Amino acid sequence: MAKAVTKSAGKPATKPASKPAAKTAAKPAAKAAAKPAAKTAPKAAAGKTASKAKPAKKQALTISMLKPSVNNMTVRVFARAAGLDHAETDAWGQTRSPEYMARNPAHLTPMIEDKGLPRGVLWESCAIMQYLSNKHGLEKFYPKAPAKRAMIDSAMFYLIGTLYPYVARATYPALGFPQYAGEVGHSDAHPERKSEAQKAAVAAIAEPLEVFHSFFRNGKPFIGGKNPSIADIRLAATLEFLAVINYALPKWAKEYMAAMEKKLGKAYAGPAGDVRGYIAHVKSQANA
Ligand SMILES: N[C@@H](CCC(=O)N[C@@H](CS)C(=O)NCC(=O)O)C(=O)O
Repeated sequence: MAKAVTKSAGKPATKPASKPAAKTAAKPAAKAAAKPAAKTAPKAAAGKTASKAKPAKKQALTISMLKPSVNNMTVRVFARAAGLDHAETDAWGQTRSPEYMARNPAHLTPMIEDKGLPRGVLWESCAIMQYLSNKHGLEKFYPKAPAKRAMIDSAMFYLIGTLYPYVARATYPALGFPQYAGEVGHSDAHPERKSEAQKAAVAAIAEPLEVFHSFFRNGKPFIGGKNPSIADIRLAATLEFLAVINYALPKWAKEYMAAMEKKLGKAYAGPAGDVRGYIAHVKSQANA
């Protein structure tokens, strides 16, 4: 498995970073969201810890990411599970800076920088996983056979186009993330209207969720079959957000997420820990 080297803003993931990212190595996963990043090198999926004294080797692949985000968790899990040597830069508070926007006018994370990309960078979690799978011949995660590949693509497009907007409308108010322009949640509508809209989104999640189960998994452990595919990484990461609203996941989904974590081990648990740490923080603030 690959080592992930994290350059962080040196602040806890739970607060916006106002300073430019400093070149400190951050602790990965579980405790990172709750604690300020320590100046120790991260324990990567491989379980190896880079020496504190040695400067991190320049990685060919870098990922700009936000620790509390499941869009980012997706690519962070994938890079670890695929064993890709890479470095992570914590972009908290930086995505709208002139430097970032000059490279990425969409101001989005995850974003990779990789030699050979026509514009030097690539965003959109699914496109990143597709590109890296193609580049490194990772058929295990993204089969080459057209029909099999089409199912993975279909599951990912369905997630981004249908399930994720429901999840965002249902969870972003609780997560404290900005809503999308044009949505009730974004407007100055009465709080009751916003609450109704959020409840409608929560109610709408069940249908696409069942589609992933009955159609895409179709009796198999994962959408990818016996092993998780990039569509599975995208789905499991997305479902992590539902914990913030205590969404009652169906039994199959709980088992599926546990199976993903078991199969991918630290590659999953590390980035998931950041998301879970943020959710725990948000919940503790709400209950305070
Ligand atoms: N569909 C995109 C969504 C990416 C996205 O929404 N990224 C958010 C974090 S969850 C972001 O970077 N926002 C920062 C900004 O807009 O300035 C993906 O899957 O990568």
